Amino acid sequence: MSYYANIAPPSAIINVDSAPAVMVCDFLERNQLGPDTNVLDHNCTSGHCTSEHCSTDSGEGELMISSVNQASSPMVLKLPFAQQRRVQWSLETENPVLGLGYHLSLSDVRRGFCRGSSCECVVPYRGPLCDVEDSGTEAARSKPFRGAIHFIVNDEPDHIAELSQALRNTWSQFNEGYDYPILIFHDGLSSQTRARLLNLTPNRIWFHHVPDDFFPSKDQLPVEIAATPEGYVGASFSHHSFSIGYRAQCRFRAGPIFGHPAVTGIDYLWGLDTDSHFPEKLRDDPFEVMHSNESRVIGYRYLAVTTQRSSSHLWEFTHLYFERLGFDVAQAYRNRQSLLNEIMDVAASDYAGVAPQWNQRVLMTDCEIVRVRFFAPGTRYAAYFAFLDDVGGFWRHRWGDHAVRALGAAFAIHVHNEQLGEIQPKAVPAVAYQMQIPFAHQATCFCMDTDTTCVQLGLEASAVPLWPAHKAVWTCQRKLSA
Ligand SMILES: Nc1nc2c(ncn2[C@@H]2O[C@H](COP(=O)(O)OP(=O)(O)OP(=O)(O)O)[C@@H](O)[C@H]2O)c(=O)[nH]1
Ligand SMILES: [Mg+2]
Repeated sequence: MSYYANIAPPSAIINVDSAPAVMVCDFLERNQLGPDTNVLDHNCTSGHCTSEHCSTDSGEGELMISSVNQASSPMVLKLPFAQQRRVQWSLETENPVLGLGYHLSLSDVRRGFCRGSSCECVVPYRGPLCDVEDSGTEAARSKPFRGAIHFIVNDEPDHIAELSQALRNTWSQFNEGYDYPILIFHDGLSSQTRARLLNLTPNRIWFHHVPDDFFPSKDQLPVEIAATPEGYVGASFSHHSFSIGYRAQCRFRAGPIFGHPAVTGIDYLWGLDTDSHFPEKLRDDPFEVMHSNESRVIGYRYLAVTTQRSSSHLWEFTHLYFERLGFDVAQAYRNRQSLLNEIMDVAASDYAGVAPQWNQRVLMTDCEIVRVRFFAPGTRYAAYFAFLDDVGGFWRHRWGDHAVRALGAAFAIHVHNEQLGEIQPKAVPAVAYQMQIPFAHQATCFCMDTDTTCVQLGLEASAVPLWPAHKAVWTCQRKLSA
């Protein structure tokens, strides 16, 4: 079967094997597919295209894909065609070919994975057998590390509107120059939604369904939520009340994401909320910034003080965990340069003999970048998460991933630095750092230059019809001179 038999707009699958050659050639030419061996397979010669829409090769927006099984040179696709191909690939994974899980398990490199009856390819692989590499532009292919941006979303119109805006904004303010892959974790996006999101921008998107244990069993829930029909999975109301989906994404981002098969092959993971955006263009590449210093394990845009609502009893349980390990918080607190020092306070000015307490400061995960191996299963951070998960606080108390990240990262960084050299003689110290990038999320906004300031734009700035009216869209503008 030809390559092209797999490719078509979602609503109309064209079997080119039975289509007249002239139609195929016309289609290829109209989409500016240029010279490639697959076009030649169809015996196309130039001049088939009679449509006025045919245009000459501009060289812009080209994307390269190659097959792991073919010795042939990579194929260069024009953007519209590549996008359609990605839509098709995304929909195909719903019905994987029989035996794909076994086939994938034989590969030396993880190209994909199956859970139950559905399979997914991992970056950079695509296709029904996860054997086609979609490795992006020259800028993407030249990186000596594997970086990816991620979002998590459900199929609620508000969140999809936010994500649509976020994808456009991420592309225009940053990714256009880099072409990093984007992972979208979801708890069930319809085919239409996935197709729509893929068609919005040239971002290379991989969709990943959240794991089977994303949602809790009913007996893990506090009685008052389990008893309300709205409180259980499918709740339509806001996360600020009872939504299980919101709690589930907090828990997922607090720990399980770092062991997800789509993430274990990634070096650096940059997480954004669907309502995160960049009010101006980024000047530096956050992945390069992390890669340039081996000590950097987590970058955050800002710390904030969280409410009791998303953190009740978190400190008590954390303290219990530290006590059990013999972790001396008071001693750790004395390192004034550390993340731990920033998120702890002592009641008295002289802290000798007084245990520092968590000051409710959290590391905001609406924009953070992590070195995956510092947080992956088997690490100190993962062990701390496992304890918190076991005591059920994500479901009972709506613990936020931002709070868990702050306490867990601060603890893991401190212990790592204390034990430097004991386990791995060549280990380098670990640090958390602030990302110096323009960024906005709801009421928070940062611009980079002192002569620019954040300005809130009107609703129409989102250019998304269902944009939630209460969410701000920001831009950076030059300050008016006095
Ligand atoms: N998969 C999934 N994602 C969700 C669900 N609820 C929220 N999210 C996503 O989780 C992230 C955080 O949700 P937000 O609504 O931005 O919550 P927040 O930033 O903590 O709070 P606000 O921004 O102040 O509303 C966003 O990317 C949402 O799209 C859910 O039920 N399922
Ligand atoms: Mg948010």
